[in-house]
Amino acid sequence: MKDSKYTESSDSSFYDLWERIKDTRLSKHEENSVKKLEKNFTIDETQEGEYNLKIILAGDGAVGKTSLRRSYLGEGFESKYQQTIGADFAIHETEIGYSKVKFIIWDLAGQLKFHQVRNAFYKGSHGALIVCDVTNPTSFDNLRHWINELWKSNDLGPVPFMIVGNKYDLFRNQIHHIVPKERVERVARIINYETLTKHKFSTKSVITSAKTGEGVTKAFKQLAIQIIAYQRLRARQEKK
Ligand code: G3D
Ligand code: MG
Repeated sequence: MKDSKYTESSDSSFYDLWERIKDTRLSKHEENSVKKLEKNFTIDETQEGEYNLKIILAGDGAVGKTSLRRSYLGEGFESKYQQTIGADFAIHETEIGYSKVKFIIWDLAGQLKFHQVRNAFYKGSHGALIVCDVTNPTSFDNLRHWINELWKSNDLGPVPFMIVGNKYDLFRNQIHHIVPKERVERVARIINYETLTKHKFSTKSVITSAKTGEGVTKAFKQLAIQIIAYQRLRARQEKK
């Protein structure tokens, strides 16, 4: 991991998974288990609920995290800057089916240099958008560091996330033809198998453009659905 600024977190099994992904495809049997398991991980949108969800935007610098947040929230949103940890957060309320969802969206202004800062940033997060730039392969490879970091630094343990391939407008214009949509989707499908079977949540990918707005609402909404499905499943299990 010479390419990484985050070499200290090298002991997680997530890295092993990422290594395997390179030449793995799901077998027919695994594809079938995914289909069966996925049924438990969709939500009944007619069920009422209220959710306060702390969401992290993670990914290399300049992949478009702040732009995605701006695109989702529109002009005129208010964000608060937390100087101590160098991060912004903004609050956004929306509805998903019959549920009220209040997003508290955290976005780093600078680099996560210090361990304590990282812990404060990740602490209590319910999920994340892990963002890469589809015109920048290094940012795609570095997704693993961010996922690993999210799971390690978060006191709640592994939590759901979406893999976001941003700047798709550049890709479509054929300016850069670098990380194809299929590659982003394939990685997400394999991680999905792992998270469904081991952690009881699903992992999806979405292709976005913060510039045109394509996929942006879908990214946030799908993440909320994954988190709600996970929380409901856990609540059901705790009752038993
Ligand atoms: P970050 O918060 O992840 O560091 P930013 O990234 O949101 O600051 O974006 C970095 C640069 O990428 C910005 O350009 C921004 O306009 C651009 N960008 C972000 N998302 C997209 C996208 O979907 N499509 C295109 N074409 N550009 C995008 P500047 O030039 O302002 O540095
Ligand atoms: Mg930013």
